[in-house]
Amino acid sequence: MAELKATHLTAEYRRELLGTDVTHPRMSWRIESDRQGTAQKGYRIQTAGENGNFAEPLWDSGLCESDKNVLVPYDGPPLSSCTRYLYRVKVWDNFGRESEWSEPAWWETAFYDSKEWVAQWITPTSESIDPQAEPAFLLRKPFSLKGAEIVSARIYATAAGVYELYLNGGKVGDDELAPGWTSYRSRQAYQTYDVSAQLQKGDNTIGIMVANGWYKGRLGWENKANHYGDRRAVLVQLHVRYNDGTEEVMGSDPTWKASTGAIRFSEIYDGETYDARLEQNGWSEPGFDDLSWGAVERLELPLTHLVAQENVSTRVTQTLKPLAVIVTPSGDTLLDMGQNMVGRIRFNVSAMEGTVIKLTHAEVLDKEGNFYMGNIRTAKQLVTFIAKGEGTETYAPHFTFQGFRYVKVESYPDQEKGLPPEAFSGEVIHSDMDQTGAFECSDEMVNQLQRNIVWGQRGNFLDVPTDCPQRDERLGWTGDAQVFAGTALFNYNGGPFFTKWLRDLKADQLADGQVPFVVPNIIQGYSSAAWGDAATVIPWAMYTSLADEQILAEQYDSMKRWVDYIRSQGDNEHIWDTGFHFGDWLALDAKEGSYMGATPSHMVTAAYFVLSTRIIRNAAKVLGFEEDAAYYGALAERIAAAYRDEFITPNGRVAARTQTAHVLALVFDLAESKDRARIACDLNEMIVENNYHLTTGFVGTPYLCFALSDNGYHETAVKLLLQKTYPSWLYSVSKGATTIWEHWDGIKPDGSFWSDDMNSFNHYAYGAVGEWMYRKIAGLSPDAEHPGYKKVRIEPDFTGGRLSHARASYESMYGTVEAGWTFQDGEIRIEAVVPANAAASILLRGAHADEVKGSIKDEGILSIRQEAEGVRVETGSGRYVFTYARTDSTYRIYTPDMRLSEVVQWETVKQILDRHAPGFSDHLNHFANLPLEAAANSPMGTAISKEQYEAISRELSQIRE
Ligand code: RAM
Repeated sequence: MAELKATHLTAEYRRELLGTDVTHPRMSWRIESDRQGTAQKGYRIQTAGENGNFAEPLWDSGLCESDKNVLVPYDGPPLSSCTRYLYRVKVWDNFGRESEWSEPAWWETAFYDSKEWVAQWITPTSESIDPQAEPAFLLRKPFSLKGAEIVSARIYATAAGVYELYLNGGKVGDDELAPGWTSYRSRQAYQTYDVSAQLQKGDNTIGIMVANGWYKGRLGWENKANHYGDRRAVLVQLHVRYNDGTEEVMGSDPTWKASTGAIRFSEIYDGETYDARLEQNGWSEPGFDDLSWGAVERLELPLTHLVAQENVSTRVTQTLKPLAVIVTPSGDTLLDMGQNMVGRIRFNVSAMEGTVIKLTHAEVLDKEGNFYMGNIRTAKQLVTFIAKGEGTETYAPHFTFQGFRYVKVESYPDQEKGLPPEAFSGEVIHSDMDQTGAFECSDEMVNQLQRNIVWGQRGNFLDVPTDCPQRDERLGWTGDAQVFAGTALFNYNGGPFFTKWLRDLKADQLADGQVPFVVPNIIQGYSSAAWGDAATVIPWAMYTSLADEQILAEQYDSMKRWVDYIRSQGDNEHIWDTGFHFGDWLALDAKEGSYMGATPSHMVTAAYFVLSTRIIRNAAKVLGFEEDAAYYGALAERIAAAYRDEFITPNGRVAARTQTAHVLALVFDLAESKDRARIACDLNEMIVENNYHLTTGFVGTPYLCFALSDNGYHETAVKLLLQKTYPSWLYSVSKGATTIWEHWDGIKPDGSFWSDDMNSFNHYAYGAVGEWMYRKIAGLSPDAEHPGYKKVRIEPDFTGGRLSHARASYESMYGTVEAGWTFQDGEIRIEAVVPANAAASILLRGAHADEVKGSIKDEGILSIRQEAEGVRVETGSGRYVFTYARTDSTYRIYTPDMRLSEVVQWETVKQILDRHAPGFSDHLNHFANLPLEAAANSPMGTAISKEQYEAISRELSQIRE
């Protein structure tokens, strides 16, 4: 029996969406098929109530003749609040097959209307607990349930602060640091918990702990607290349904009681102090004596800005055991977790009552091998545990997280005799996104780099995309998020994560369109080029990778307001030469003592102005706003023309001789096409002169390798990737990095540090090279024309040399996509996997159509044609393998600099070229300054064969000698 199945159902990207206020949840499914070239011709969706009675569906889409299986909106009768809906799908394909119904999946709604909150925001009265007191507050409420059988129960909860919820002595759910961090002034998330199994007939007790968190705690390097309010509060609502059809609803109100307990202090940056002697045993259980507890009161906080949690939850996703216990030269005892991680340490201890155990967390050791806290600045990252002295006690902090690899342990019992590593574990905490990408190649250091990029993402995707997770900062820097988004969206499904964050961006955008430096915004700083452009770049990246058209629609107005703000600056609407900009932040060509690279800041403003305007044009096209598309399209080209007037010389050179200036001209398509080859050549020159080292900062680095690979210098890009000496990506790997550093020279070759004041060892920005590794080395790219990998581009480029294989896979909305290549014994093998209902355009670089072996006659192959660069194969879904001999034109041989004009007069060179490669020199007249290798590969020239290349090289070296 032929197999056609609809599987992997999700609603709003989630397998189990518990508690949503989306009115038309978008459903996606994958298709499994045993035939190549499978495409969906139609689908049918049914939804049912939680009884799963699909015989009488609540909604039946009927047969929809459509190829859409990604983010298909529910289109039935209005959904009710607090209700679970089951849904199932069946599909028809191009081979006339009809699948069975899929296994049902579900989503469950929360509140559609803020009036459904009967609960009140409550907080301890100031008489019972000083609102500014440091200890976490405990709030509790005993209650009884009637005798009927409980069918199901939910708690909807949030806090002004960070909270943990308890029911009858047990923790509710596995969320960490709820409710997460949103732009609390406009939007605050609440969580939904299924507590059906935790409730009992008769007496029950609900308890909630709340600490300062992002809401009230200190945030930012200016040591300010109370960014959103100066009182913590909680909001809790319980719904219980019985088998007699009745329902009970109970909410937080002034009948609750409050106290404090063991958590004496807890702050995001500074850690937690826990005095186990002050635990209030049984505080969240019935029967606890709360006579001494204080009163609570209602706090007038809004309900209207509450939203059902949009992002995936923050959770412990992995537990690491210490790699080693070390004693430093200065005598400290440290745990080495073997990985710069973000989260917390959990430990067991059996100690005398009152023993004070301290854990201080740091990222690196200094040159001498001593514990180093300098770069953590004023963040304390200190966890203090005071034992109650009763048997083995287990503890992990609740309302804080640390960025660290090394933990200094003080006063653990008998630690001078050796610390027991088995007593400690590192709990890795971040937004629990689905891991989607994998990249791997033949160079182990590059693979470590990939791991470092992924760890950088894990450490800094804790509900908000932060610049760093350790020092007194940890903020949602828009520039960092913007440059890294493309890579992030390969490694993990960032749909829910970025949807939430972009809504915060929009909420914190000023009325005149200005975008804050950080989102959620807690500092006073707005509208730097390349930072504010997060407003356009990230929605577009999501659309490209996930086919999320709705995010474009939602953010469209925000995108336009950003560009319209830029236009209104200064007196020329096409030139942005006013205001403060971070420029090519932290580039190595910066002046002594400056963080801003040498690339003129107005080149950066112009480049991003063009990019953002073009993105709006593209988004307008997708959304069907034809007039806008034409308008912003024309505007973008006028801005590009203004850029050229300012920054491209009459001879077609970029006016600033920095790598980043050249990168922007190429990648942002600012220069005229006639000038591209020369600009690319100049860029390559600069890199060659710098002995294959980069000098780029936050703006240039993400695009540097793209600029080279896409303009004939892929080999140089690969050399940069594989460069091990400072400055380079692998330099940090050679120094033992397990995450990406903020500075190329965070640790200098002599082991000293760049500086204390801004030196994070877990900063993902330079990890943005990951996108190029996926797209260019492995050759796996989404295509905005067919978003969400509906049609994937598989174009591996193995011509950079030095690698013998590379592969990448990605769990797209359609299913698994893979691209890979192996080079062995003169043969190239290209592998591609394309999910059902998707297609691929595969480039077999350097191949000749009649020589390709393998899947060439497969059922899923749609067309094969010879192109200049190789053979282009269009396929439907399926797994394909192609092999072919590595031919002359696939060679890109690297030889040390052999500048033609240095060797000998151009006329002589020309004669040699004409002799060995007729016609070649025609393209090269004004490239007399090029290394031969670059000339041979320049897009103006035709790649010459290996034999021609060698013959020319031979003759040139003879003349030189
Ligand atoms: C620092 C960090 C951050 C960057 C800003 C401009 O705070 O390096 O990553 O975006 O500066």
